[in-house]
Amino acid sequence: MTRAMTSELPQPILENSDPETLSSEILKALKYRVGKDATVATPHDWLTASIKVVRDRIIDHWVESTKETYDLKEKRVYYLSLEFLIGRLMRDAFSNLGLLDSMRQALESLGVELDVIAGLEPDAALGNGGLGRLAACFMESMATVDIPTHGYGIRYANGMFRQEISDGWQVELPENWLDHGNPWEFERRERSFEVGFGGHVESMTSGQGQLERHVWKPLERILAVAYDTPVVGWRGKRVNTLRLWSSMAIDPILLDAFNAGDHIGALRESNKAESLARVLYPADSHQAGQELRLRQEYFFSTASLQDILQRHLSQFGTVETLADQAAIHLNDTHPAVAVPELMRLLMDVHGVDFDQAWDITKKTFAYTNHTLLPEALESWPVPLFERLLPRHMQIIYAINAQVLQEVRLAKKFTDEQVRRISLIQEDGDRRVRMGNLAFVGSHSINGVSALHTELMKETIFADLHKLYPDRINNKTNGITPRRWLIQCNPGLTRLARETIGDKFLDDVNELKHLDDFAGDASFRERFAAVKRGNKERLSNLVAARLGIKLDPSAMFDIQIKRIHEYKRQLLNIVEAVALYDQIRSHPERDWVPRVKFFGGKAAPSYHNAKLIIKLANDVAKVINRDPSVRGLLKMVFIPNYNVSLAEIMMPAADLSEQISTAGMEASGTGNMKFALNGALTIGTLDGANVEMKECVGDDNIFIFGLKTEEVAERRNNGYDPKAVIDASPELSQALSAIATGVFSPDDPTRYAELIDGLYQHDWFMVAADFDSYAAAQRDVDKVWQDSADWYAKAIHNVARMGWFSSDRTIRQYAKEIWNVPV
Ligand code: 26Q
Repeated sequence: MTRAMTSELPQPILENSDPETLSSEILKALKYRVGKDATVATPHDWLTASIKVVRDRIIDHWVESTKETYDLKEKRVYYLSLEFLIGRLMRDAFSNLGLLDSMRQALESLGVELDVIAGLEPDAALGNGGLGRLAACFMESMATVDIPTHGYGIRYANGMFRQEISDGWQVELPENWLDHGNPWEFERRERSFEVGFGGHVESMTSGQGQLERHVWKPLERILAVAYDTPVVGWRGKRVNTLRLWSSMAIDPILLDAFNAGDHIGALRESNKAESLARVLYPADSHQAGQELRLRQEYFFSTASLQDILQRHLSQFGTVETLADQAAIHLNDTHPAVAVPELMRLLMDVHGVDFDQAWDITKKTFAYTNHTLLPEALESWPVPLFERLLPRHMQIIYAINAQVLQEVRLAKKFTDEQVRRISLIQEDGDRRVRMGNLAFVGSHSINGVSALHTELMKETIFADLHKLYPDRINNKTNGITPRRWLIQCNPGLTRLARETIGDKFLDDVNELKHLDDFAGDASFRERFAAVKRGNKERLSNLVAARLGIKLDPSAMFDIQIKRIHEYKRQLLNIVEAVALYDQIRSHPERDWVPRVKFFGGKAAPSYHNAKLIIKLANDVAKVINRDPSVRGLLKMVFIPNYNVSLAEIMMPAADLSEQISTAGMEASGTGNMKFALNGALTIGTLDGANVEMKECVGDDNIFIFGLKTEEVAERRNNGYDPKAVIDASPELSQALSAIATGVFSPDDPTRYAELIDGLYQHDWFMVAADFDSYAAAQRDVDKVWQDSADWYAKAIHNVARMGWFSSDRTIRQYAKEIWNVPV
């Protein structure tokens, strides 16, 4: 059983952590914290008690970390993100503290299996996908490399929706992750701040009519209340804080009186206040545009800034030194309203003049961009902004005037360029451009892979880059090897420890020594056995959940990520249909047995993405029923892809599908998780795939398709997808089968429009890349047939992925952006 292998992980770093002490503490917690005794405790009660025991032990370290930062006047990092996709915390915390084995034994002595109760912990799914998961990896790495950090976000009562598949269609259900309470968090009622909306601005002139001071008189006011979760670094080095804000009415009692007996009215007010933080917007690729979203953005930005300023003032007594003591990071533009909000707080509340406030603001903020997709770039209608945040609108105009003044002085911009630099988009309806706002308000703007950063300079930020050529820089994404190797793949972790020792646990670059074993047949066999075990684990899950029986000796080919046209799940499905055709027409060939896995959520309003999910399920149904491909091809759509499923699927993959249209995936981070766990990548030269190819070597990755410039060139020079499709018999056949209802006999025209889109414009170049993709897949088959070669390549992948640790990424942020020591 693979699980037992974790038993050799690092020794507990906390005192009194022997199983006997722990088991008596668990019983005590069960009695005094949960109010149960062992005979009646439910598995959930055991879970709560176990977490409380460990959480209590973290507190001393937590207090120590905070005190040290205070005493040494260390600069703090504040990471502002509307998403933290942290998943389950228990195994993470136990493992980082070296308590996993003792806790397992302690629970065993009480007749409780740790893996069973671990499975009951709900995923904290406070994020959509890559951006939110990156924030979670960063929090863990910042604790690990010992940077004093607060993460700030929203405590959504309903995080990412739960996806069910009903008759092949996605159905969205609310996920109530707080139903059983959240044993990790501390409510901090005393840490609460007022948040205003609407109203008007009063200006007062003082002195000789020179100094103008503005006071915003909001019409609505609500309260942001802090909930803190400790974030434990590797070996428990440092404990940082994830502070999530919940919203509530300022004073339900007063409101009641105010409403003079109108209890329903009072309740409505408090419901309205509480609804602000209730739900995460589930769209990751296009702007929601709803007022509630802007309210969420402002709510958490102002609460976080008020908190930061209060902490700074209480220690240093003046806001003037803020930039020396605090680095505030904007995770995409979602918190960009923090720029005018900090200006407002500095000027209107703390009496700083505009120039100095602007200087402090720029020195304090840094901004990460995560997308080039025009439909995902945030902008808000000026009338909405003005109604909700009238003072901020004034400040944005003032900032804009300042920036446009600099533009004029530079004397090298055309009118067209000036219009593009402006914070206000003037064509059509007037809108506030949040990307431009975040850019001008920050001293550093970074992309998340080398390619993405270069494209930022050439496309969306070309003019601002010309104005401020030193601001854009690259920080290629990374993943935490603790969650994405040590915890999720105990088999591979044990094998690596037995082979190259323990150093890689503290520095994942040390995995490089595995390179020497790629040529060792007995090592390759042990490596293959680990992979086989992980595939059996996934097969069991699929059998239990979907009733589909899989052969773990087949190649496991996996594409798991949000469903989006640019990520091209459609290319993968169409290729599966073509392969299905080929196997049936040439059953005599030596086909490689494959299982194609798909998983991912579609934004509820994204029609084509939902149709692609239905198509995957429709195609799977036909293929899986067809005896003529039995044992050779299977297709599985796994419902409700989330962090916990990723932890089971990444280690079980042979082939990782990273096939986005070149130039469109900012980085990707799933690509890194797969490769670190020994999958080979089939992918385009997009996002971080480019750098992965550099690291693992050209022979150990399957690259296909158009490059970024070629995509642009095709789009500009009259790309004719119909001609491309007509020239490829395999593609034509597969598309016509789909379009004519071979996979949807109950509704033969279901996919007619989707496929017609490929003939008409094919914006994402599915047709253009099809032949190249199919050829690369046949290369994959050839390598698979030489299993020594395959596993040697897989081992090289594991050995060479160390650079993609988020510890490396965070050290670069620390040195090159935040100016904090590491
Ligand atoms: C914006 C406005 C209104 C409502 C929602 C949004 C919104 C929410 C989430 C827009 C975008 C997102 C998420 C974007 C995202 O996850 N981007 C991914 O970030 C990863 C980490 O850098 C990259 O690896 C991926 O390439 C990128 O797609």
